[in-house]
Amino acid sequence: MLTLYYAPGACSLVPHIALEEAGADYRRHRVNYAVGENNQPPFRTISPLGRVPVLLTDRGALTENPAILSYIAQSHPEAGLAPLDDPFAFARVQSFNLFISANIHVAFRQIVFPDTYADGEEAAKALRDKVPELADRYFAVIEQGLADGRLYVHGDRFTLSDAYLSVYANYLRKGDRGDVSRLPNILAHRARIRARPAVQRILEVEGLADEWRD
Ligand SMILES: N[C@@H](CCC(=O)N[C@@H](CS)C(=O)NCC(=O)O)C(=O)O
Repeated sequence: MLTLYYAPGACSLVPHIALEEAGADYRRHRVNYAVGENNQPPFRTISPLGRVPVLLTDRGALTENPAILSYIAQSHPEAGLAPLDDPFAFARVQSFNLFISANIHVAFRQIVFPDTYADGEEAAKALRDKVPELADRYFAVIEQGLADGRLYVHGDRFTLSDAYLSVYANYLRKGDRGDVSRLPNILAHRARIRARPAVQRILEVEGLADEWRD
């Protein structure tokens, strides 16, 4: 049995959606940040940095979204969440997912946890001020990729990357991280993914249905 450790609205929403899309048999454990559960030994044992998501499997814990997502797709091949029989196409999925994890996630972290990178209010402000420029650059690459009218990130089939993009596109609506008016394809994609029954179920579970509504 798999257990997803998550926090509502955090980036653990991506594997939460993937598990639901896969029809996986899984439990969920909500990590209670309010009481510091993320900094206490039981959780720290499976997540050395105290971060979600963690996917606990019968062989041990997995951290880092791209790895967790690949594991979900590979352990549920019937769900078709990634092109597992095509090394190049699978690498494209990995490439996209790592693009978000290594660039967009890190930029957004500058807003929420600037003290990860530098100390003091002045440094925090400089890190936050840089984010719209970074977000515009990174999302423009994705926007361009969707410009040929494709329904999904990698063409005509839903994959892991669509769950990943929709969650980070939703963060854009916070208003402090880039100019969404330049991203009509990404916003249309987000609405398309939001309408999926599995996504709707998870938004309800995490209490995000209102936040995700237009
Ligand atoms: N590289 C990790 C990042 C995980 C991460 O930063 N998680 C955030 C929530 S989105 C978290 O738990 N932050 C709490 C903290 O850093 O203390 C991944 O992509 O899975």
